Amino acid sequence: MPFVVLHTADVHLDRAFSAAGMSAGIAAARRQELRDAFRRFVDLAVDSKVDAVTIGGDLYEHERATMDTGHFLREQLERLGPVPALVSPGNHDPYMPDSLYARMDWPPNVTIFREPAFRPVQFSPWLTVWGAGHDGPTLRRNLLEGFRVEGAGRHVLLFHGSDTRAVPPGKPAHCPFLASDVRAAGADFALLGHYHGARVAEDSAPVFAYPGSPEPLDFSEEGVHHILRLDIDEARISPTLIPFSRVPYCTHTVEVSAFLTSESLRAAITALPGEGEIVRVILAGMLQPEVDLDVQSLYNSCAERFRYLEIVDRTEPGYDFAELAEESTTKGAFVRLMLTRIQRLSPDDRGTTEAALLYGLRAFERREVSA
Ligand SMILES: [Mn+2]
Repeated sequence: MPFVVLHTADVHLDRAFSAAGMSAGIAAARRQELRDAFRRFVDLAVDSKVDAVTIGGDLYEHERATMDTGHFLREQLERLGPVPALVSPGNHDPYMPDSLYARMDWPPNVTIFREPAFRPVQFSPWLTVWGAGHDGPTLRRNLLEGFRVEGAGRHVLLFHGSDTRAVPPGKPAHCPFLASDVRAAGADFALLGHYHGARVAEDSAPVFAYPGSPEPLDFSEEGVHHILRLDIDEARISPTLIPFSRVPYCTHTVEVSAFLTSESLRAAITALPGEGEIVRVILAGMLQPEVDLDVQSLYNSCAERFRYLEIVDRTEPGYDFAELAEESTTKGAFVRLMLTRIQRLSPDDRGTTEAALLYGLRAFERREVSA
């Protein structure tokens, strides 16, 4: 029978969700969904009778975390009964005297790694998990430098840090390390937190894994999010990502150049898929001067179709049809003819003719015409 660990990280409980400009009500709903995700994680651990639970940091956000969240976490971890829960604090939830980790009374199954140095928890004669925790928000050194596991059997590490190869340019690395450092420490595998997208890295065998946030946290985190199951036996270690998120973020680009009315814009947005999703609509392309684009009123009339809607205006000013129609040229005649046709159509049927007008104008200007 393998030893089974269920692992999550970067839940970011109590996150503000202010950066995206969410309303207070929706941000609060999103925070509740993060709690639901953690509760579901514990549900799965209980239902599938795993041997241990591990948390790779950024479980909550220290600056915003309340005692309410502390009690919530204690109650959830208590539900595991005798099943061990190991927590490695990260840069957003460092172990400090005023942290929830220090202030709460944790049940006996919970181990919190307080120091940026690896400490062992032995699960069986052949399996030891070594954990370390951040003790401040800016821990920059490689925790694996100079560290080596001791004893026989399998060794798994648990910490919050940046795989150096994946640090985005200009971003400071928290506890940077390389896969080769994990091997050099004598460890078989590292359970991690920090990056919000899931990733399992291998050299000759799986060497470390980021589960990613169980729920996406902003529009840079689209797609399905996961938790991780790790099956450990004496012969091998098998990580499995489990799809877990419930509420997706989704970005759509609406090309506006064929529209002559704000009605068409409204219709294009409300026709988008995304009920129950967190949706961002980017308006792009040339905007005809006749169109009264008022992002706020567009938002007001479309928002209820979506769980959360953000409209980003990236349009550029387009043709002035009124002026073009005045021209005593073939182009002017073409514009007059097309505008008359469009006006005879109902708003819902105008799309093709509006596009034809635009393509015609582009052809007059010897510009590329593409659908
Ligand atoms: Mn994080």
